[in-house]
Amino acid sequence: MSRSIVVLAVLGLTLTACGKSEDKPAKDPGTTDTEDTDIGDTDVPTIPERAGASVAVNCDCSGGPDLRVGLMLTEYDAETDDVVYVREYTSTAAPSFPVDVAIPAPEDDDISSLDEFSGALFLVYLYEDLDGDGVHGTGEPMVATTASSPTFLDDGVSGLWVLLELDLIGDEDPGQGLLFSGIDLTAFSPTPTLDFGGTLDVGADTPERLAIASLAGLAGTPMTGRLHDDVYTGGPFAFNLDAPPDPSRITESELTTEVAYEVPIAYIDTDGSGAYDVDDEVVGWGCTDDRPFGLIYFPQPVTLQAALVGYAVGYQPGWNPVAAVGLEEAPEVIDPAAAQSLVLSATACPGVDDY
Ligand SMILES: [Ca+2]
Ligand SMILES: [Ca+2]
Repeated sequence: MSRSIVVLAVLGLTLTACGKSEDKPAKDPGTTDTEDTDIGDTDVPTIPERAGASVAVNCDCSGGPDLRVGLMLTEYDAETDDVVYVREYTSTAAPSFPVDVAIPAPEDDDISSLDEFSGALFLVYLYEDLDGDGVHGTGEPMVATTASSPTFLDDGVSGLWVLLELDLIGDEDPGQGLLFSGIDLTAFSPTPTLDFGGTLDVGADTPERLAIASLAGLAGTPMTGRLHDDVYTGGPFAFNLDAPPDPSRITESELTTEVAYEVPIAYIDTDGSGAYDVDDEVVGWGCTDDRPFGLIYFPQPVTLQAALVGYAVGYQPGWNPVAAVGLEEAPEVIDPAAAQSLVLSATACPGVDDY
């Protein structure tokens, strides 16, 4: 499936399953007089109104005076198999945890087609309400989020609240349950600095310089603000990243969020420019555990989309050491300790030719 579908290609499957008749509550719980078959019966069945829900939200983080739990109302776009964010549906102060979040009953306009079922699916997040207006605004940091999604299933009567566990970037069926248990938010843990290093294994090729190049730059896109590009004098190497990259190096990724994707290289300065150029000869790529090594800078998320991607892939705001697992899949965040024992090699890393 396309990596751009961040939230739920699986939704249709789940809601289809939920829509099975045996999963629905009785259609007319207010009509119990089943023996009364007189035509013209004046008994009017009592139709329960749609109900809201209350859910306890917890977090592996502290609350705060500016923090709020937000719920985003969504719609499902069957054409793109994607979720569209409609509006912040409710927002609740989170001075400490747990927080009891009351979800008002959806109005008719809030109900949309969720594949073969109708309802309202909500995404949950914790944000810093910097301007104190009680809603999430542009640039306000996302602090935590979750794949647990309170979802109202419209059965035409009073509806049913369930808690879907979304598989945000995969294609597995999410689990579900009635909305009685709480929701656990997972907070981001910023990593503004990263040390990495290792040794070279480049055979007869003698690299002249080591650099940290962007994947886009290696593909020919002009880039400015290279992080490192230094003469190599032999022996082990070590780098320290202690600042964000130049903003121009942060570009939309295949996961529909913006990151900088950098890779360490050893190269021969073929054109003698004193810096890496696209025609220079790369003789060593970063390798860890037989996988191409990379560095992903994930900016502090300020949108729900970015927060969900970071949550799903495991990116923390700041520098993330990663191992590529194939061009079609998200790089996997690895233990920072593994980034201390890289091998820069031209041949020892399957998949590096994909660069
Ligand atoms: Ca605000
Ligand atoms: Ca050069």
